[in-house]
Amino acid sequence: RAKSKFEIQTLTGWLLKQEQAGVIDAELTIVLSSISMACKQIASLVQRAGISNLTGIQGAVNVQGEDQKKLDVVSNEVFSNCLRSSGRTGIIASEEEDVPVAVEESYSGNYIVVFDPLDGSSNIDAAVSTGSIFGIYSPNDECIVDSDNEDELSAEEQRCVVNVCQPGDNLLAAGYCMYSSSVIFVITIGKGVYAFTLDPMYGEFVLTQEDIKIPKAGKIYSFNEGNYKMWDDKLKKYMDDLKDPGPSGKPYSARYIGSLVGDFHRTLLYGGIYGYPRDSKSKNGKLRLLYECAPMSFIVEQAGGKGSDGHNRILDIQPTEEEAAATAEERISGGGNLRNFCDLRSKFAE
Ligand code: P6P
Repeated sequence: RAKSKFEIQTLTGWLLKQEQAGVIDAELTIVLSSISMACKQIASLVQRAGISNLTGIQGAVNVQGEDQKKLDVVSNEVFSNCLRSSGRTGIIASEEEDVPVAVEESYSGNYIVVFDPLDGSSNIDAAVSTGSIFGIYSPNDECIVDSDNEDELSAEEQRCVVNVCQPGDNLLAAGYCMYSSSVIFVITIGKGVYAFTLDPMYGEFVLTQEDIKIPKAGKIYSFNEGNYKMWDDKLKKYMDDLKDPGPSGKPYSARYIGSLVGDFHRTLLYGGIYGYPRDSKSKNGKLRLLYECAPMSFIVEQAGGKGSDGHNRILDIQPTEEEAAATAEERISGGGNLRNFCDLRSKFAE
């Protein structure tokens, strides 16, 4: 049947088509729908943050050692509640929580969902782009994890950590929702990358970009150059090369908003490189393998790009249990799960 130019495809309709095609099962369809519902609610909270007194800090420090913003706490609750009420998730791991938790309400599917409910929340008070990031795995009790802190975790917690600590290559689905001049839900289920824009007219995510491919060459680089003096010499030379006008007379352009989802989405569509290298202050870098690097690397590979720690393909890296259950002091010191695109090391690689 010829497609009418007025025919729109919503995220719900797209997910049902993937289910009918056997790409995903009914349980995963429900989990992804519950995530899109959480993102719609968070979009509304973010857009009204200033009006409903949701800007500013909560007054607590999260397990990452970061000042929790009010919206961090609320977004985490929204995301967790939507996943629990789906009844299809077995374990959920939030970047805002200390350890992954088993979901009592699950009665089928048992999917493992890792998520950062509101990345870049330090930008909220200035209304700069923020985003939610998620990744979904199948249960995997066989995952081998170096369990050197059994005495600190109960058997149930250990099971949760083992299931969450899977390499990104095991991801079934990953995506993010960017809260910016428009609200854009980007998803991959292993068959390309698709973008859906929230139509405020009727509160549905509408398909706006099919099978996104990152341009082969880009002219934008995105790093926090405020860390330049703390980088190693090789990286400094790379940065200097990017600034060299070269024969074309045009150097790369620098773009950095300090919000991973916004910087990543621009790089995905316009091309170029985004990185958060280690430095002398954060020897293991800042971005988290489980909640940020692995899901984003799955997406960018599906779009024809690469995700690397400068030595290894990110999706090949086996997270350690510290990635999922580090204590606050380990994470503040840059141990545990603090990782980044350009110098990410797993315990096993070392
Ligand atoms: P810096 C936000 O806290 C975040 O994790 C990413 O969203 C962002 O890319 C990065 O940190 C910004 O870190 O050190 O440049 O402010």
